[in-house]
Amino acid sequence: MAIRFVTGNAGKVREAREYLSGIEPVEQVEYDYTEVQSDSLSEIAAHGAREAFEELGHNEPVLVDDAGLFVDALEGFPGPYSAYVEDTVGVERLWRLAETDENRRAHFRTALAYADEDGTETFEGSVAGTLVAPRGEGGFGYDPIFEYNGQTMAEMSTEEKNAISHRGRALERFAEWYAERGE
Ligand code: ITT
Repeated sequence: MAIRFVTGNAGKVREAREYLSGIEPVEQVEYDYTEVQSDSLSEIAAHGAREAFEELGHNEPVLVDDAGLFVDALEGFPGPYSAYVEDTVGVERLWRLAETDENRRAHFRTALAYADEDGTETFEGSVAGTLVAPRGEGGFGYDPIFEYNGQTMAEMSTEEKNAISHRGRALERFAEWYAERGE
């Protein structure tokens, strides 16, 4: 059985596929679920996963991933609005904004929501890092300005990023739960 990953973001799919290879195949499905206004990524993801599962049909389970970059010096901005800010302000200008503050600490957070006939489960993951001037060609989104242990996430392979990233941690929690449930 495949899991339908409901997202327009190919980078998220690449990471989920890498992590879940050998567990379940991951199929990308584009469907514009309602993004509820909330400060809770889990609430947004759970709502989206439920809606997608109802609308797309019950044949296979769905996964939704709602993520954001939370900059400490900016009171957690752009947080749940990260996609909008990437499209409007852009990654380079967000860096310039963050650069003016001495505190360059930031967190990536993600909430994965899995929905099937039995209900909806959410799995969160986060990672702390430092904002830096853009470096690296890999990854996607804010990866070039997010440094962890001397490397930006755009300088890591998918496997390296998964080993330490917010999404990797959420995928790990999901995979554990999924395995236990199948026993
Ligand atoms: P979907 O909603 O279709 O899944 P999206 O890219 O709009 O795709 P989000 O709403 O979760 O996803 O957007 C979060 C923003 O944070 C968006 O600008 C992403 O590019 C960025 N982002 C999410 N995960 C990231 C990661 O692992 N590394 C860098 N940037 C990330």
